[in-house]
Amino acid sequence: MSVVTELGYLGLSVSNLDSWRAYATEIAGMEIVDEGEGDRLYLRMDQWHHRIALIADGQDDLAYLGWRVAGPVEFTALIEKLIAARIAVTVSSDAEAGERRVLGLAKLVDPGGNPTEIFYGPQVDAYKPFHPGRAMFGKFVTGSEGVGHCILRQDDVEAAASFYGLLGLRGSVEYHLQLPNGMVASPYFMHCNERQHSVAFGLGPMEKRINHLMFEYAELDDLGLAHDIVRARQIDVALQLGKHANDQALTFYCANPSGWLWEFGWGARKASAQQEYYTRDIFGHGNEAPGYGMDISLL
Ligand code: MBD
Ligand code: FE
Repeated sequence: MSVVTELGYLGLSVSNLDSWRAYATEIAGMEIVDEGEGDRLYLRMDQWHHRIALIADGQDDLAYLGWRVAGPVEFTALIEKLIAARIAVTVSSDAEAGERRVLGLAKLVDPGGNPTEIFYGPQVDAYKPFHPGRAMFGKFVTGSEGVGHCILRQDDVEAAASFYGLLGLRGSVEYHLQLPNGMVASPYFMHCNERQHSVAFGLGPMEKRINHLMFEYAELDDLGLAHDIVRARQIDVALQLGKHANDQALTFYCANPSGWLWEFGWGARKASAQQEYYTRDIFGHGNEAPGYGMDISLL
């Protein structure tokens, strides 16, 4: 089947690599891989060479998202499907694939203008134990569920849903949220594996391509430790600890050094075969620091 299997990696354009190095290791617990390139650092979360590339070219926004397919047969089939749907897609050179540490790479743009990549065959450094950037009680939840999820800017939710549908993701609107102006926000969530959602959109206009990246700890105590460190350093928390209705993850959202949000999470339930919608979260997620595109009430 020519469908993507996981959100495999992200590239982030940043302006301050040193603040990012400290944030990713000392707070989140990720491992730094520095190959001496000067303009970039890699963040490791498991056995992969990296899950996140930090590229110091100053945009402080998403640079690209990488969606994995199983192998070369699925890669070719998906590219043919995209071409048949009249979507512009470029198969990358071996050098470009090597830069991403994958065997095969193709580049396209989603309807929101977000640079999107399809790849197969990530470099997995199976010989190298994961060495967290701070002491950790457990690991990150990745594996077949990928890095985590993100909320992307999309002006046309229907166009975005059909684009990601073509890549093989499934989903629907999962919330009807009452806005103060009387309007209703209807965010759309999509999944391609057991992770309840890998991408979502439709929360209204956004300044950046990305509102947040969510990643998940296997142990509750790692979420608690991250939360203590974020509070001790007085980092802006946009949404306080709370539990979402759709993935039922316990999460909080705080500012990263690029001025958008990382959602730290634990305990997400797995994707269901059937769609549901909710009118609010289970508890918490109170609004705190404004101005991060999450000023909407989830309660
Ligand atoms: C999420 O992960 C999320 O970010 C929002 C806004 C709602 C439900 C689940
Ligand atoms: Fe989220």
